[in-house]
Amino acid sequence: NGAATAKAKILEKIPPIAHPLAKAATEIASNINYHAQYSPHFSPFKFEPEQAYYATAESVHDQLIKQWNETYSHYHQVNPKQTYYLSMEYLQGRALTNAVGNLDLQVAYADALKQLGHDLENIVEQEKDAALGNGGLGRLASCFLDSMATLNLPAWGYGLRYRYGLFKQRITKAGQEEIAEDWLEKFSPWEVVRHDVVFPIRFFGQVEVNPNGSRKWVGGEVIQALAYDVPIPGYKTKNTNSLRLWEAKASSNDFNLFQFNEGEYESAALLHSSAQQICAVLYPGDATENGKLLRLKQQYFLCSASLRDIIARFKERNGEKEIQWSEFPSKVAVQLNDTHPTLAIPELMRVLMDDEGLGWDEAWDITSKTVAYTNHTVLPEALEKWSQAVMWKLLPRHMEIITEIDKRFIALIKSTRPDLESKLSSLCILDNNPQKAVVRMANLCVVSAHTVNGVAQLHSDILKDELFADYVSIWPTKFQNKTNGITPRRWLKFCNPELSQIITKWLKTDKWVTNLDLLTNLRQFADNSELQSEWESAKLASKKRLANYVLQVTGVSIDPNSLFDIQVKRIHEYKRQLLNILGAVYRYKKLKEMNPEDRKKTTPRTIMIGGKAFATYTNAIRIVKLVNDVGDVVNSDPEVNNFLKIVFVPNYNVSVAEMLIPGSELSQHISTAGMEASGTSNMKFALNGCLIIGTLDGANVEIREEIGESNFFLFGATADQVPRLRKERENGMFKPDPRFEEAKQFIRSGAFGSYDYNPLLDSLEGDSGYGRGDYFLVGYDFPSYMDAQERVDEAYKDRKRWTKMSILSTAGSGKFSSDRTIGQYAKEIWKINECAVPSA
Ligand code: B1N
Repeated sequence: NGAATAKAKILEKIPPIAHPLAKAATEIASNINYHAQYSPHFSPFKFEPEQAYYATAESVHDQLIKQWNETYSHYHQVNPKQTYYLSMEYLQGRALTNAVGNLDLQVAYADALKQLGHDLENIVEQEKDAALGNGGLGRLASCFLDSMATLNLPAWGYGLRYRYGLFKQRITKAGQEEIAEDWLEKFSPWEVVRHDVVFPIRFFGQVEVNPNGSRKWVGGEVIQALAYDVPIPGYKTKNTNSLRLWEAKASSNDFNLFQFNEGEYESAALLHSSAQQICAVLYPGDATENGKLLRLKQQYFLCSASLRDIIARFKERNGEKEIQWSEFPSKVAVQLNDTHPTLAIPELMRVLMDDEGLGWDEAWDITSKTVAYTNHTVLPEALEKWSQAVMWKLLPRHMEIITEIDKRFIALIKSTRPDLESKLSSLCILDNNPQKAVVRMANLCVVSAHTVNGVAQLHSDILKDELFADYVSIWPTKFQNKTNGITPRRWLKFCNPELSQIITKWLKTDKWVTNLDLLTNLRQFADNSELQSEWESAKLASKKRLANYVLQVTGVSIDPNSLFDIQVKRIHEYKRQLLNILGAVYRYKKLKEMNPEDRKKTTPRTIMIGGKAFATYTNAIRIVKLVNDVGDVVNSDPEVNNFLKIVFVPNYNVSVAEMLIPGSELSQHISTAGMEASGTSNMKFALNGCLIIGTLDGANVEIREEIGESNFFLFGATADQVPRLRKERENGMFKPDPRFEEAKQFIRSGAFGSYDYNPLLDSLEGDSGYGRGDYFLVGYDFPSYMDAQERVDEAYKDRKRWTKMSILSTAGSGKFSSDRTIGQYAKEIWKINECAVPSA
């Protein structure tokens, strides 16, 4: 075997033995070796990092399978009420570090890989991110799954197994380039296909009326939903839950061999190609009618497959007894992650009535007691509205049911709330505007669900006082708040081991990992100079690691002693990356104008901005280009580049976040007040001792309350001022700050290249007639933003004070654990209890 590499030679010295439950490093090494040799996916005699990753992942998977199966049997036996989280998005990121850490086998796996000539740290980097989501909403779903398992809750996630998740972002001279990311290119070692879990899903067709009056949906095309399960281990618990992802397949009967033999290859496999489209991509562009139809098909596919599965499990766990459908809501809770899975509502009604023979009232009672809805945004353009015409074509029976729900809602209002009759046209579900008749999905959710919640206190207040105010007067107890949270395992313990060790040392316990409120006990040490110096050296180590990464991916070298200032999130005008870059441009211009002595007195900064722009969102694409152009000029300007660097971090994703967040000192959460429902990266940064500059928006409000006003750099208009300020801008009553005008003018002058930024900058002019005229109030907030940045520069000069603020940020972050959030959902919405798998 001349092809054998040095690494593969090591395998010859270690016996390949299947040790699925090994705890000792030597046994784990032989189990990894076993997988390298007996579940080969590559040519023999290769044991490079890639092969080592797959063999390691399969070994870890072995460890999970036993407790995964035990969890399933335990739930089956106890038959508790179970939650099903329905989401079109999950941003899982990498699984290996998380799985090994949750199993508490970090040290053993690291040792085992050493014996095999590899480094665990290096091997984990081989894994591709599972990026089946766009941003905060998808990552929230993944944090929730982690907390559900850690809290031993009987709770599963359902989603779609997209072939291409979120695109990969590359930056070129022309700006952002999107590249399809095939995360399943080789295969995923974590998922298990369940060939016995398949449901037929119908599209199109017509409704048949039987002689007894019952209705049945028939005809159309039928595509199979096949289950793939991903294990969700809890932290140091046996409970291992499932994320079930549906894949679309045509059945072999749908392959027309006769046509194929006649040479009609495409029409022979028509349904196969139609099935392939369904799970091909996350969020197909919906600019075209085809794109809209495909997205609707995806949504129905998720809802129908998941509900059929839930109902099958309900029947199976019921055993031999006669089924009591009225018990369904005491066994099943369905949570809708925004309106994307709304079709679960008419689908459950349809199955109960048409397949199980229940009457309307009983089916309605069951459905509304089962389903709850979380709203994640008040942006009007993000509130889903589906064309009635398209829905009648694709889902005729569901449209009948939705029409009936609407009719009964209208009758209820007319008979009980005549005072609301004048508002019915906006409260009802069907908008029958003859130009464009649509179904308002949020209205369908609010009317049907037993509970509606927002994702931070301010956002929930806005839902109650504005968006859903009239519904609140109809159903005052339906509305709740559940402030978002993040998992402390991935977002502190695993991504920032240095800081975690310091915390454990000073708290004299590692119980904070599952009881994050314990972090408050750090407050008493915030002035302790020993803790402060440990804290600073952990931060510096993370900053150096980040600086290395930035050099590697951008070629820009940054100074770990400068202030690391980071804004990473999807690019959107309401998130105001433009405010950040305009501030940076102004800073650059002033540095240029200063004499060298004064320059030396400034606080050196490295501003990092990262995030993906939706390909058809023109202004977002322009913002990415602007940040890169400004960076190119500033970073190569020898007069200032010791005091300011501006870096666009490409391809921001979960793994990149795990690297960036520990190394950050200041992070920007600067959305127009009232527009960011919550934000969750703000929580991750604060937890890692990063200070926040931000507006009173979303969860910022609660973070500031928890960590203390003096540790938060606040600026900007408040949510209640925004409507008046917008009016004033429209009426030409706004006097812009000269610094704002100067920054814009500097860009218009061509200082950052020849790209035409005028259309982008024109969108910031209140009276320009372009679009909504600084709808996001960048101009209004600019001066208070710049003042807050000056306070940041001053604060950073006093290192002891800064470090104290950093410690207090971590100490005040306990509330933002997703364990707290999920505990509240379990108790206050789902009414489910823990169902711990007994040990041994
Ligand atoms: O959900 C997050 C929040 O922390 C963010 O503030 C919020 O912006 C985000 C349509 C969305 N809201 N709406 C979406 C995602 C995909 C899509 O197709 C809307 N994402 C959010 C978690 O609560």
